[in-house]
Amino acid sequence: MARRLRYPAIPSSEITPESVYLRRRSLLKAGIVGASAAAASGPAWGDPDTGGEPLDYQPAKPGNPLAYTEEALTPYGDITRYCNFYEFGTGKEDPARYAHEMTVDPWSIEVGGAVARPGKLHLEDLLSRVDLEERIYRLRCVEAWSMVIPWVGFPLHALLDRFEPLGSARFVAFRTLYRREEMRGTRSFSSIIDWPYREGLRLDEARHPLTLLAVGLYGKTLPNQNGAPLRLVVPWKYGFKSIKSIVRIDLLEEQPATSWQSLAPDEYGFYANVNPEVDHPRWSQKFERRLPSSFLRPNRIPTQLFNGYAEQVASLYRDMDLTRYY
Ligand SMILES: Nc1nc2c(c(=O)[nH]1)N[C@H]1C(S)=C(S)[C@@H](COP(=O)(O)O)O[C@H]1N2
Ligand SMILES: [Mo]
Repeated sequence: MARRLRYPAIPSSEITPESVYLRRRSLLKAGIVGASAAAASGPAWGDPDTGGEPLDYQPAKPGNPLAYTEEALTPYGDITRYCNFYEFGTGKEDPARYAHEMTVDPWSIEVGGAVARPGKLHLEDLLSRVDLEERIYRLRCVEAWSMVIPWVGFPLHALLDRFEPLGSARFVAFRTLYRREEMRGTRSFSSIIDWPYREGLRLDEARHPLTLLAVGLYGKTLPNQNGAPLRLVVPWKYGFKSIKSIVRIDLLEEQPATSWQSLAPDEYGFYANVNPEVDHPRWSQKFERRLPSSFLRPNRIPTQLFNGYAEQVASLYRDMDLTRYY
């Protein structure tokens, strides 16, 4: 039985020692503390009392191909310090430094376009109606680094179904929050993106059971730098498809323009499926650097087709030339 989420009603500014205790208890309950993978990484995943609020969720079970990998988890500190979130700057550590300037409470998501019941949903309403589960996924950035992240979330289709997509809908478009005063990267001279950050999926990709809306990682709500309070995770695609801090979703008949494709269409495609055989014009995609990685221990591993999820997703692209639709 999946447990229900209790979304924290307390703003982080009012956190008391009581919540520190509750957090620890909920991690124990969720089987995170003391679970073999987490225990093996020891103190490396950082102080469990920093970051988000505890979530109630169904832990990932070994043997579940939709949710589990035997690979070592990337420590919490690496996941939360080494980020791409250009709204806060292009440096890998900029999001960890500046994303706290973004207000994430209250938050709502608007869903429109080709749906029978368009509308706006407050995050608490949404979360009170979904069952949260843990999904341990590989994340492969187009820049050839990767991580293994224990997300907490729910399948995107659970949200889409509530708005009743029309038969004519074939694509889904997503938008990130755009608030200049809270996002210093969007105010920067060197900012190259036409904000807000936009992404898209084909409807069948969006409805695939692997496609997740994440609200947490390592058992706690997402740190802002990782896309709080709600971000997409599409594990068989390059990381830039996994759009953060979503405020709007539209169902469409035509393929939407996306941020990276608009910026450099020769380098970043709409599909962006992880594929070691299709190189980026400026570098090979055959290998990746699995974090944590260092000069002395580069931790270089071969990249897998569809990031290792071919068995689950290859059928979505049966008749497509993956070199052309990169
Ligand atoms: N809004 C927004 N979403 C984004 C990005 C971004 O710059 N802005 N970067 C993307 C890229 S390139 C990657 S690799 C992943 C990184 O997610 P992480 O920082 O949580 O590991 O987020 C993606 N989602
Ligand atoms: Mo990326």
